[in-house]
Amino acid sequence: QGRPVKVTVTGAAGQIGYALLFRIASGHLLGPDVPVRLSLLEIPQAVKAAEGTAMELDDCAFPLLAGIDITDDANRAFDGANVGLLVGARPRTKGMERGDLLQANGGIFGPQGRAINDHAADDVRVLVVGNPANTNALIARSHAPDVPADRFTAMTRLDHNRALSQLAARLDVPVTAITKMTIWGNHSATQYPDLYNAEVNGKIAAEQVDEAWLRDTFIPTVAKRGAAIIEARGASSAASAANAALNHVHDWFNGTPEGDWTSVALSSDGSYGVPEGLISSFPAVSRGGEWHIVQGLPVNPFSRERIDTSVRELIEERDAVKELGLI
Ligand code: NAX
Repeated sequence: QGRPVKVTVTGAAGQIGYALLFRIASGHLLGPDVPVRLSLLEIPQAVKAAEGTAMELDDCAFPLLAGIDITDDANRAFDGANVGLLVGARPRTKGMERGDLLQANGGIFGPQGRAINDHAADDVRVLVVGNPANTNALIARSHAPDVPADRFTAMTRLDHNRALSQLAARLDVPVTAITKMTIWGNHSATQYPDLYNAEVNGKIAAEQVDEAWLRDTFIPTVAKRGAAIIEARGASSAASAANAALNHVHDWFNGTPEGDWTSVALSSDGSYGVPEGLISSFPAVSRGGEWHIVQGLPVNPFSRERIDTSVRELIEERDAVKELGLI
C-alpha cells in the first residue's frame, strides 16, 4: 500500500457526512487498494459530534483508514489535502433572501478556497456539494488563484443518477442499459436532464419515450426530486447525495467507462455557449485524472432553450456574488 490519500470533508457531522465517511474509509471513494487519511472540518459547535463519528469509524477497524483528524480550523483541515469534499454549507432558512444566502456561503467558501490555495497538496481536487453548489464552487475557486481552475467542481451527479433511475423505470430497463446521460446547467430546479443525447441500449432515449412524458414528467421529476425526498423522508437526501459524491470522485481518479460519460459541474471553457469561467454542468469524460467536456453533441432548439435558462440563472448568481464582493 502507498502513502494514504488525504481526504478533507467539511460538514463532517452533518447527515451527508455520516453517510459518506464510512464509505470513504471502506474504499468506495478512490478504490479498494487506496489507503485514506480523513480530515474532518466542522464548526466549533459540531466538533464534538464529528468526534463521535470518528469514534465509530475507529470501531469499524477499516483496513484502509490510516487516521482521522478533526478540527474547526480550515487551514489545518486542508493542510496537505489531496481531495476536498466541501459538504458543509449555510442552508436557506425561512424568509432568507438570496443575497443573504450567498453572503453567508461566501463567508464559508471564500476562506475555505483560500485555505485550499495556501495549504492543500499540489494535486488537490475539490468537489463542492453544499448548496448553492455551483456558485459556492465559483467562490472557492476565485479564492484559490494558485490552484488550476479545473480542480474545482460542483456536484450534479445526484441529478444524473436520478435521471438514470427515472428513465430506467419508465422503459423498464436496468440502469446499465442507459449511457450518455447529461445534466446541463445549475444544480437547481432549472437544471436540464437531456434525453436527446442519452442512449438506451445504444438508441437515442428521446425516441423511446413520448415527448409529453419527457417534457412534463421526466424533466420536472428529476429537477424536483430533492423536494420530493424532503416531503417523504422529512429530511433532505443524504445517502444518495453521499453516493453521488463517491461516484464523482471515483470517476475523476479512475476514469469514466469507454463509450460513456457523466455529468460534472466544472469551469466552462466556452463550450456550448456557456460563458467561460462559469461553473456549469456538462457531459464530461475523465481521462488521466482530468475532466474533459464532451464536444460536438447536437443541441436542438428545445435543449438550447433549457440550457440557456439554467445558464442565465448561473450568470445571475455569479453577478450577485460579484456585486457582494465575494468573488
Ligand atoms: P446538514 O445540515 O446535516 O450538515 C451540514 C453540516 O455542515 C453541519 O454539521 C454543519 O455544522 C456543517 N457546517 C456548516 N458550516 C460549516 C463550515 N463553515 N465549515 C465546516 N462545516 C460546516 O446538511 P446535509 O444534509 O449534510 O447537506 C449538506 C449540504 O449538501 C447542504 O448544503 C445541502 O443543500 C447540500 N446538498 C447538495 C446536493 C447536490 O446534489 N449538490 C444534494 C444533497 C444536499 O441537499
